[in-house]
Amino acid sequence: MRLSRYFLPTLKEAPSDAQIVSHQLMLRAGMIKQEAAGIYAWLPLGLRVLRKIENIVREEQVKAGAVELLMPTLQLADLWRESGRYDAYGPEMLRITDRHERELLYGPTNEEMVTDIFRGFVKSYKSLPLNLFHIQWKFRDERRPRFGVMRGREFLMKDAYSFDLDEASARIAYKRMFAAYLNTFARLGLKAVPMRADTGPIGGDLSHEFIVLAETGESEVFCDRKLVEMAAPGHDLSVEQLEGVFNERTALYAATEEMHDAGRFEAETAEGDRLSARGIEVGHIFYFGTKYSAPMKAKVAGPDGQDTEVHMGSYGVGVSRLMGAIIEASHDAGGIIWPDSVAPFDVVVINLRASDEAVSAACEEAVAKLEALGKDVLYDDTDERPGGKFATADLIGVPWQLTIGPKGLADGVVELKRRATGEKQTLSLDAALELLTK
Ligand code: 5CA
Repeated sequence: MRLSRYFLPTLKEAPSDAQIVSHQLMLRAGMIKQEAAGIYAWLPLGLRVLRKIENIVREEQVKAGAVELLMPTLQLADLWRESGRYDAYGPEMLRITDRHERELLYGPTNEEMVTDIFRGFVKSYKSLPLNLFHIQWKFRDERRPRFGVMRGREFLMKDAYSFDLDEASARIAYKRMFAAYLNTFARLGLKAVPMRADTGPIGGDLSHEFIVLAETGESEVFCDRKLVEMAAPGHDLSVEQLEGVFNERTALYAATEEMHDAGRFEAETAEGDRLSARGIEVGHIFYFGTKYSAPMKAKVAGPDGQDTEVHMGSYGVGVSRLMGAIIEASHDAGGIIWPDSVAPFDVVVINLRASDEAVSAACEEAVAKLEALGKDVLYDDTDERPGGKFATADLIGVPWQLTIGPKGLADGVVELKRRATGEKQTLSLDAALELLTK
């Protein structure tokens, strides 16, 4: 991608109403534009990162056995009357009337709709367990939309819904998602800690939030320090292994503010391991049994031929919020430092003198070779001065910067910089390409 042909509207200064660093950097790096309070347009650079995050979330859901579908953003109010949540949800729900005076709403979540789909087709326990997910825009008319995409009104969520014949198997489905979330956040370069949580309007008796520790987090959290450094559990776990992963983590104290018990924290956690911090909720999982299947009559025939209500759970990831969380966790004074897995481009090739034909030819050769090796390349072919180019490259956080200029070219060398460490090396183009594709 040639920068001269791209759309990257960077800003020198962040607007003064952007209070936290991720919001400031997303605006400065030309990733989003606010259209209304809590409603954003995703500009090309922001969209690239959003898609990468979304794909990692999707891959880990599929690996955990969930099946993707896509439900609409608009839902019938009558469906929500069946569960009793139409009146219970309150002013956060955006209610809409169509030309036939039919009441609709912009979905804040999808328990009712997925239960309706399930009951329409699934009749036997033989189709269970089943886990259906989608990645779709949600709307919640938050009282205080703030911090950019972190607390938006329109936001992208991955929501999965599990269906099981009984409570025991539903709890296994819950633990499978619990492990999938640990794998997902690790691939996104984040340390996310599962914490006992309140169930709020979703309901149920078993719930964990996945929290990324960050000074700018909205909630106060308390946990055993050891949880922060635990490695991701990996894939294809047996039920015994899933139990192990779940028990090992939930044995250590970790709770959000609403669930915090200072006495228990002190009794269960050695003083040196007690961590109280602020955190960003990037995921939230719930087991709620028959809360929706009972009023909505989502039943299957069991092995004995008797109809029984299915046991359900729901599992949310804040896909757009994750972008803010990743930036909060990974930036410096110069800008964003993307983890390789979600970077908008793998490499930026910086042409130090675009008016020089030999330099441009060398840059184009580098870009072509990198693209042939499957790399996503941003080519800064503009005639901006070098200082400005380096500042932009640092700001947008691409993991590698490959700089080619007239002096180096005369000596047969280029400069390769790793954004995260600032480490620079001067080497031949071939050696640089080899390093980049290792
Ligand atoms: N139905 C359940 C699980 S699918 C549910 O809606 N859970 S939730 O309310 O906790 O939302 C899931 C995730 O969406 C949260 O963990 C959070 O990361 C993200 N999220 C929630 N509200 C917002 C918001 N206003 N802006 C951005 N992300 C949000």
